[in-house]
Amino acid sequence: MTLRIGVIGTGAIGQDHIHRISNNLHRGHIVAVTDVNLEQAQRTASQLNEPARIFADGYQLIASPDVDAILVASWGPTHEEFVLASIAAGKPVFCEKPLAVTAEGCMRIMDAEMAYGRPLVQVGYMRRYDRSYRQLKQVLDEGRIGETLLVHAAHRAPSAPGCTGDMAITDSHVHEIDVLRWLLDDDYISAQVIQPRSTRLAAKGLQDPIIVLLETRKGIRIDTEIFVNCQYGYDIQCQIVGEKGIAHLPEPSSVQMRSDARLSTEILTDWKDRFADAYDVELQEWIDASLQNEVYGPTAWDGYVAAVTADACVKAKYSGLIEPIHLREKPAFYNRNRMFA
Ligand code: NAI
Ligand code: ISE
Repeated sequence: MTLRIGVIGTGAIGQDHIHRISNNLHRGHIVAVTDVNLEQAQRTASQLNEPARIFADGYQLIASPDVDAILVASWGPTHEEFVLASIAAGKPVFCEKPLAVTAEGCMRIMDAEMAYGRPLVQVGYMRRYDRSYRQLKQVLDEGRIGETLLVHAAHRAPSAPGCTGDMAITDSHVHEIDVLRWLLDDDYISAQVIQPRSTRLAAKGLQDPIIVLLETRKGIRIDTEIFVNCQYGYDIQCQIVGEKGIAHLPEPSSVQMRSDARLSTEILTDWKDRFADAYDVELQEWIDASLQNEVYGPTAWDGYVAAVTADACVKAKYSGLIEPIHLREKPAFYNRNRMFA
């Protein structure tokens, strides 16, 4: 069986996902693409081994009887409309983060999915599929460092010219928001944002770095540095402090070199390389689950929690206060997620 996939948005990650589905993965076939930049959609389609139809817009692509499932990789503010249209058509939809740019938008998606009657939506929080995060989770789940007390995390990128306003939170920190609640099996109750001295190398007006402090229901305190113009590399760090020890997220493997009187290892510079394997696993599982009418990955509920938490972080950035995080009660519908329940 093959899943016939239509892709909305052929920009950076859209092209990356199309390439991996066509060349690295099994049982997925890109049959349709669309982008507001039609030339780019055409160019992308022309690079495929087998022809794909170009649609004038996302709605026509979703409605096509030749498309079984949708992959949304357009700009964040367009996600909600395309996910809602996919649900209305009864088709599985993989939506890149964010699920929607507001918590209300995420609720509309959950309400539509529940009204449809079975899960159709998976959100692109790929770190849950990363081997190093899975190894770290296993250590925690086996109780090898006792109960978790503290987390120190960092999300650093070499430069981010497009990162302005609150995007360090809404675009970058959302990955920590998602992966840490999965890792800790917990949810957040409050957020605070510290704004230290800012680098001169960021886009004008961008406060960079920032430190986000989160508190969880279990009382775990998390500090995350988000520094998107750090210059030296793409560097994701996570250290868990437990009652009996410390656990670190493993570093990506890299050859250790002794040369020129130096002991050195390389640091990656791009998120595409750091999480390449995770994207592969994520999309292969989405294809296989969709063929079985299932959703095993991060759900619309996870997209909603990320949105509410990010909103609180943004509010805290401006208020300078500790802002509470209030989630709506989790619908039983979202407890059926087998893999991440
Ligand atoms: P991009 O700007 O390179 O590509 C987005 C594409 O969407 C553009 O080609 C644009 O023309 C197209 N587009 C915008 N509105 C559209 C519409 N109404 N219909 C069809 N196409 C439309 O952006 P990028 O970096 O590829 O990001 C896309 C999404 O993926 C964002 O939501 C971003 O947050 C997410 N993302 C997720 C990553 C992850 O690690 N999971 C990594 C990078 C991006
Ligand atoms: C980008 O949008 C992503 O989602 C990447 O995974 C993240 O690491 C980067 O900071 C974002 O800009």
